[in-house]
Amino acid sequence: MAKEKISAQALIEIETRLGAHNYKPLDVVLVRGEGVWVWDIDGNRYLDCLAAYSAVNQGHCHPKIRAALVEQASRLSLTSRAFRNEQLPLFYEEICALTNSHKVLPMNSGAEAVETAIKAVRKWGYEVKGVPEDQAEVIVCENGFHGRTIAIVGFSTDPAARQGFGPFAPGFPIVAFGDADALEAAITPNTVAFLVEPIQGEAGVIIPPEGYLKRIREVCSRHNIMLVLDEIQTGLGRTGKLFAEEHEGIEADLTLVGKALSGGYYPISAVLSNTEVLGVLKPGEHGSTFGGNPLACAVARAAMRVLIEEGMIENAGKQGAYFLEELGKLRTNQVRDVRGSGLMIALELDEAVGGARRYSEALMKLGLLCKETHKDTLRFAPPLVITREQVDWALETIDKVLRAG
Ligand code: IF1
Repeated sequence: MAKEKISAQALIEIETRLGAHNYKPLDVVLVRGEGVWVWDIDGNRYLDCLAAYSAVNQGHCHPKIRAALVEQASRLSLTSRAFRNEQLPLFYEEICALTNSHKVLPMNSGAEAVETAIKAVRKWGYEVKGVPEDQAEVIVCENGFHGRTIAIVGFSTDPAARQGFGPFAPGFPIVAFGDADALEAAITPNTVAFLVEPIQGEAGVIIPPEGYLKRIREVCSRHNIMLVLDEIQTGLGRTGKLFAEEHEGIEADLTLVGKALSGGYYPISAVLSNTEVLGVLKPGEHGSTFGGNPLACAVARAAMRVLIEEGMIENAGKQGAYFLEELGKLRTNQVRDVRGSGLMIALELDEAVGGARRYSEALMKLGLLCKETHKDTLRFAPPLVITREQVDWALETIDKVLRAG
């Protein structure tokens, strides 16, 4: 007896009825993914130009990451950190070698890595820098996005992210993004760190002025404050380098990674640091049930391996440069700006066109999935395995939608 095929509409109705409405997803019900492609329940194929917000840099269901997941899952999935496991030290060794880090603290979500970094730099401030207890300040940027926890949304400048969730944690002075002088002006004797995305993703792929990363590195070093780069979205190849910081040849004191650290197969994030900061955390002062579990570590080891071995980072640089250049030629009167770094690309529409949502819906109908952000901007961030032919197809499809108006 053939399995009764439930319709997309029926599934959407169930999701709408029983699920909290904290998202407004496109009405596409996906059932399968492979590389840059995903298929919906009716068998339609789409080019995924969101890659789960850069969590699927390696492409959907990468066979080698899947094999690592299945193999480890058949042996040992979770031990808690009350005991040791074989995968965690091997993960440490490989991620430190890859990222030139000296200490790692593994967590699960990106927000947890951000929270962990905030706790560590505050404690470092009190115990090493000598900041008075409970006075530590972590400077952050306007329009930044670092996750959805209370501490993090408390320093967001996006009303939708913070409205109705107060009261918030103190100690997060906010400065303009891209302005190293504004950072320097905000530093006090109680400043312990500067937390910033090298490129602001959610804000709409906002790229700082050339030299900004170099300047903030110099300012942080001179004032003995920790530079914490949130590379959860920009990292692991997205901008055509392993980390976006490499475009300006600097090294953060703490680098936050997540998303593609597992190739989309399992939540794992990490704080990568020097010894001085993570060294302040003592047993029992921080942790997580799933943090550093053997399954997450086995998956992350495979995800890092294929990223490097299959040349995905170089491909992101090459295809991204081409995608951006050709997208810039599609200048119609609706397009206000095209910008990007590697395969982290944004097309900003003129506000007169009435918002980007209808463009993402029109693109979906033609088989390209992407996401609008902040009303007028479309973001294109496909898996880093995309080929030149697939980029050409994406450009043709975007051109069709722009011309249709
Ligand atoms: C959602 C946005 C992107 C991030 C940076 C930390 C985190 C994120 C730079 C937290 C997460 C996700 C969250 C996800 C959508 C997506 C997103 F639109 F929300 F803002 F990518 F731009 N730092 N970004 O981008 O990591 O806790 O989510 O693992 O729907 O909220 P997380």
